[in-house]
Amino acid sequence: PSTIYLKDYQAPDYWIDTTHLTFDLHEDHTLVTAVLQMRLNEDANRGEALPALTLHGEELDLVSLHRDGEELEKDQYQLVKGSLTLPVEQPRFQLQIVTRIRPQENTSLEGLYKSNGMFCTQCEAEGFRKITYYLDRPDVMSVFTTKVIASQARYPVLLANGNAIDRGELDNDRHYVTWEDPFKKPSYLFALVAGDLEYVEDHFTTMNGREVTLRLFTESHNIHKCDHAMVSLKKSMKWDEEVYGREYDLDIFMIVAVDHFNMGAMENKGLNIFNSSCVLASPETATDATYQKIEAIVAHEYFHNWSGNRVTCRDWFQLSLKEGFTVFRDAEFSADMNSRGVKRIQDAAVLRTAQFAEDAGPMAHPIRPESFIEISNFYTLTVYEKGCEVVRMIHTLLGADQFRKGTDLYFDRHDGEAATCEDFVKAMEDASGVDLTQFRNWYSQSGTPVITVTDRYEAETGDYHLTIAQSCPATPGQEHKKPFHIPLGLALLDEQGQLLPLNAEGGNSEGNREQVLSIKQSEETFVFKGCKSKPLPSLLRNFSAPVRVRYDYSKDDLVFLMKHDTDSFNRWDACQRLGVMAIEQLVEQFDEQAEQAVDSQLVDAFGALIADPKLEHAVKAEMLCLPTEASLAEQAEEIKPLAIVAARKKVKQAIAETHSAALLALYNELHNELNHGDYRPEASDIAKRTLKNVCLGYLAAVDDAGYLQRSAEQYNAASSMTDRRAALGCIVNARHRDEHLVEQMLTDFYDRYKDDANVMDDWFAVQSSSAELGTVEKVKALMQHDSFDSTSPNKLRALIGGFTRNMTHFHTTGGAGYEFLADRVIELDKQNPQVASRVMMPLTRWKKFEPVASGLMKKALQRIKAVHDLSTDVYEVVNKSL
Ligand code: DPP
Ligand code: ZN
Repeated sequence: PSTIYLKDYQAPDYWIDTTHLTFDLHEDHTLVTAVLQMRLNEDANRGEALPALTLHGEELDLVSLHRDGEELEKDQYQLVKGSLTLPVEQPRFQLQIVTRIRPQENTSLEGLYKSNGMFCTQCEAEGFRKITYYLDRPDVMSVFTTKVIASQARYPVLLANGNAIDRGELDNDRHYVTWEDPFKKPSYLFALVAGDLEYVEDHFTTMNGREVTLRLFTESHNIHKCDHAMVSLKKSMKWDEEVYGREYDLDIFMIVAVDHFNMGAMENKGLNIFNSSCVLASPETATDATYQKIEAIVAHEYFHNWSGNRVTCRDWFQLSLKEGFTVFRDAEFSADMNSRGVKRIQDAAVLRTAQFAEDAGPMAHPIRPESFIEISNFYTLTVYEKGCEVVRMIHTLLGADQFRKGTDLYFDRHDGEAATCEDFVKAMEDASGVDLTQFRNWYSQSGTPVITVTDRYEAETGDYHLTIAQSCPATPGQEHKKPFHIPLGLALLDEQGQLLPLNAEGGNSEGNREQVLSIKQSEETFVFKGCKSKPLPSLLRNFSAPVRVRYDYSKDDLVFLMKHDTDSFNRWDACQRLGVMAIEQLVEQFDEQAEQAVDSQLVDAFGALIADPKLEHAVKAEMLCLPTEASLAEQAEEIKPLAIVAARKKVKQAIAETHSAALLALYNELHNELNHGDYRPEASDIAKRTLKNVCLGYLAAVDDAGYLQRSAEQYNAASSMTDRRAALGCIVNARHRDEHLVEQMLTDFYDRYKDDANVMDDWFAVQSSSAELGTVEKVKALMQHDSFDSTSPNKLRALIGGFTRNMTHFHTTGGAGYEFLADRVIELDKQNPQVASRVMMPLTRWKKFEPVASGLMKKALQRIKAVHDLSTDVYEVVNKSL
């Protein structure tokens, strides 16, 4: 496999002005006829007047090839693995290509394939080349017309991008529908669906009064689970008009739910295809978290219509141009729909845990990568979530109004084009006048910057000196980094916990009480005047940049910030820092087999939190959650899985035991308040349920049959999946073990939901991720279960993903967990390379683990590496990580 470099980008030699596709769908094969109007790219920099044309194509049977009506014989073109090359005689010409493909046998779920008897597609990034020979690259944009022909009885619904312009019946009970998409698009946005589907319909009137039909398609047994996605879609359409001035542009917008899907969802023009787990919901089958996930993903894919489709990416190195920006758009939408503070906390937590780990690992890459072997490996937290943070920093540095001027300019300038990250930054600069020269380092440098803050207070003058130094660790291929331009949110708290006016040198004497410092040097000092005593700094407020902050906070400082800081993120962060200190202390002691005493300051601080009547429920729930095992692992110098699990558990138990009465009281209070109404997936109710279930989780950490009983009662009486699922988790992992009850509840859960594939995913995950249940043997047994489907990415991610998150059993079984994973990766690589490469990611972190685990992880990777004919997906990950 070869490496592709950004620096080698060249414009295509030819354009495809129009693309006419005809799909003749049959049970054992599909015939695809592509008619392409080709045109020489006059501007391309090339040697010959009319260079040969090379089209991408994989796993295709070429049936016939015509150029301007004349059939080309085998000796007139070259067919090699991955491409078709033919001579060109005119600057404009027509190609007609007929290929035969076998969607029924396509297990990679790229291109055209079948899921539960329906045909569907996934073309991003390079799946279209499995449908026909084409210039399958995002800078080649074409107007598509698609005719779909199939059996009327089996596939009554035939969909593609755009508007339906023709339909009719044919012989042999076949029928067809022709779709036309007037907007130029790259092949990765092509979509087709054929199946026996039902739909719900609604309408949206755009800001200019255009009527848009909205349809959500599913199999008939799921038709009652579409309401939430439809409501979310309408909210998204309205929000994008209000906040970005962006209006929808076709007569119809469709979403189709499919069960077998590699990603969460896909923004194909006018025809979004969704993983059913990201669109279907009912109170009985979906948790609050799922409701919120659906709202966010429906918005994300809808927002792509402008940030992705109308303006697309020139090449795949620019992926963050559409993904980072669109994640930022959906995050702001979710913040507006729910609790802004909590959304920020949750996003920061994901970033700091998982993206920081990626940025510190062997696959680290800038948000605009410089090279790759397999682009599918770069749909990463870095490109998406860090990419979002980079856009957010631009928003912070420019302010909302200038940012909006920037996006208007960007959309104006590049509508209908394939753009670059540079185009985006330039539009922001041109619209606002803010110089982003140094800021561009965020696009080219990988790794997580570290900000080290030191301070000094001069009692005589009242001056407070804050010194801020930045550095960034070396990452693969990038030994030395240039300083970043970092917006650093700051406030100073006085001894009463009030925010001080920030009277910086040369600053305004009134002084704002919050400020964003623009950090550009490797070290700089700010002086704040008029401080009566040494202030306590509140740093990186609202998580203003994707960086680590080092400041020598004492435990007292952290408890103080937890109580007094006005920034939700920083209150939460103070709590996390305190938790990390307490747990790390036990991790140290665990090494020495010493008696383990839990830090009483932490236990007391949590008591105050539980009792705080003023704290927003949702924020309280977040603060009460101790740092996750994954986040503790990310922050450790060397990961000691057993010690982390034991120490965290010990701290949780100490908090639970000390405050059990208060936790129970809070639980009961919330439980009673919620018991009066129907389930509503709204922020205030979600906050109550979340906090209530956090309390229940603590109570399950007390060795007391009575609390276990409380979980069982909640399970049995639950009127929503949120409550039932939370109770099930408590029962499975309770400190007071009752194996009989565990079996009974797992069986009950299975019996209730066995026909619902998405809920069953969770049934597998709750077991494989459990420290109590999820042994290698258990996971192997579950793979043989009737309800397990090894062709379903959701099932694989649930069971195997759940197991690799299970620190107790994945890491501590003498390597059996690693060997199991290696076996699955080798097996899956033949079937679905994208999923194989995803599930192996935990192994790539081997260097950070304690020596024994590390060696065993490496061994498992070496075994994968030794396999012949690895996919490019797995090949790249395994080779980069060894
Ligand atoms: N479907 C993926 C997303 O929306 C890739 N574009 O992010
Ligand atoms: Zn996206």
